[in-house]
Amino acid sequence: MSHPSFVSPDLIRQRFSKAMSDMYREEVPLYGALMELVEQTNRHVLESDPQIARQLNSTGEIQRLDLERHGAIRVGTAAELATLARLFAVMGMQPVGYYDLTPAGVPVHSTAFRAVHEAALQVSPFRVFTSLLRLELIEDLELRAFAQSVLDKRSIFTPKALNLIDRAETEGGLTEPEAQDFVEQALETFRWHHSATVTAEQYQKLSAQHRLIADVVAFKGPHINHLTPRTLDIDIVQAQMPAHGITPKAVIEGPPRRQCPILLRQTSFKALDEPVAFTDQAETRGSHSARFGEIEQRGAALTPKGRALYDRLLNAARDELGDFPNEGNAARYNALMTQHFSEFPDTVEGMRLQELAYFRYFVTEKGVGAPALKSLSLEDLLSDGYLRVEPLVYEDFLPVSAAGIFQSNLGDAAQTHYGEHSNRQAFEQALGRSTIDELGLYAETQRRSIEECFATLR
Ligand code: OOG
Ligand code: NI
Repeated sequence: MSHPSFVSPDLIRQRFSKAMSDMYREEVPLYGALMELVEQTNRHVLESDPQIARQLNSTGEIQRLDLERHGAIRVGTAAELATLARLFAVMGMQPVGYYDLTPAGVPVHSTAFRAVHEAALQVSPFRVFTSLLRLELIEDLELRAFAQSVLDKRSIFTPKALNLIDRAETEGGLTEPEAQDFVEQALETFRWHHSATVTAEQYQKLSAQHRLIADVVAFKGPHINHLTPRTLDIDIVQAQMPAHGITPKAVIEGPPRRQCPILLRQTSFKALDEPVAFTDQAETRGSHSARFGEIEQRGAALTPKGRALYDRLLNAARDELGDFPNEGNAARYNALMTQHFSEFPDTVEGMRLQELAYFRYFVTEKGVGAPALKSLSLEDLLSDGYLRVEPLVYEDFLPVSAAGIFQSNLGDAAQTHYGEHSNRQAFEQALGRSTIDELGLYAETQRRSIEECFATLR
């Protein structure tokens, strides 16, 4: 029997990411406007800053920049999460990291499904921030039971999608026509549905408990709630959004503006009010807001030491602010962030020497031509110009930022205080596997790049 040739999971992910973007552009016209603004800004940055252009060329990031986006979804049950993990695995996406949003008053915990190897990320860096609703946090027992019963009745995957997931698992991959079907079928899970699964009154009750609970429970499936392109200069986009009819949130989440960007900076614009038909209404008379827009700028991945410093400086700035950042205190917040983050070295060398970030090493032209260098240390090779470094790009998310994004889109009324906290174990049990530690992935990529350099040098 001849072996069918399977489509690589990386290519399936690349196609899926494109299909998702096309669908979202059709569903949310403002997303198209945002994409154009981001493309313009990126072009402008590449033209006006040859240093950035050179850096992105040498790391290969230039090729993935236009493909680069993340999405976010929220699911209601363990079974939904576990099947999603299998669906994403078909596209080479693994659950990386654990994010607990309950300290910020959002009743979910989350992971990010993404590719884990630098070669796979290069083909498609598409990621999906995936949250599981924590029904146990609904205090009203009757409402909790109701929410559970509604969720238990729905099926968020098409029978064909389930079939193809089984096939990929048992056969070890998907053939070309199967992969095409898979992308089409998988997309259905993330589509927006105007018709709700509950009555208007039931929706109100769920929403009164927490708007997020209504968003997860009252609909047929985990509609993609935003799709985020990557910009090379988030401050420019933030400043130009109003002129394009888009009102951004008050502050950019994440670190302040720097010469050497670190981690992740994000901003978003408010959810849209969309017409909804509840089950007791013949027409679409209700409304719901869930979907929004977001942009992000990615910088260097930090080591545990760098991350601890980031967390300390962020907390210090926020403590001094004394409140959640908002319209009224945005200027003060930005000033406090700049002030506190002056402690964080803002050069590649500074971050490398203090082991604050992860890097990728490259052999220079001088290194390629030079004889017998293997006995030199990494430091010597660098200082003598045989090697050079570029920071590894951060591929993940930030819990405090994610909470800020959730909140800006749910409204301030959504700030509830939950007594119960982080429960990674319960999350992983629901997921059906453990989540991968992102820091280990960066360390591996850095190690591989050093090994490749030594293999190239004679
Ligand atoms: C996810 C919010 C978090 C991010 O990029 O940190 C997020 C959601 O609203 O479901 O998108
Ligand atoms: Ni996001």
